[in-house]
Amino acid sequence: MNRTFTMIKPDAVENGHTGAILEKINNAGFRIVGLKKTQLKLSDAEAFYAVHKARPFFGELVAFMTRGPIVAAVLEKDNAVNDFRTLIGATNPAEAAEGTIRQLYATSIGENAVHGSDSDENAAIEAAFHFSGRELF
Ligand code: 3AN
Repeated sequence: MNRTFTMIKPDAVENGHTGAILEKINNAGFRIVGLKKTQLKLSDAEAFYAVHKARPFFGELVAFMTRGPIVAAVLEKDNAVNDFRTLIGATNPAEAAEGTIRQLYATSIGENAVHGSDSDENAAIEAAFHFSGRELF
């Protein structure tokens, strides 16, 4: 079994898609190991997205990610990282495959409904950023 980390982003939470997205995650065979609704502070978002600091959209990204609550989760499944990225679809929802979470619920490349870790190593770092060991079952 492998783990990945996800956030349902402020756009999807605001638009009332939390339940539908969790249902799709569940139906795709992921086990929810940890789950919380929280809101990132500016310093949290800057640290989480530090890898994108030099990108032109960094300011927009951290402003968006802090504007309202998110739902963070750790998910478990065989091949979790890759299978979750398939389930969420391309970064740009206009390019996301039919039936993917971003095709269904995202509005733009910046406000793209969900995050999914891009490697096992980053999944572990991102999970530890949001959850203590006592919050994962
Ligand atoms: P993904 O989330 O699909 O791994 P990354 O890692 O390229 O995509 O980008 C991280 C986040 O940065 C994306 N989820 C998206 O919210 C934001 N982002 C990426 N590209 C752009 C862009 N051109 N304009 C605004 N935001 C962007």
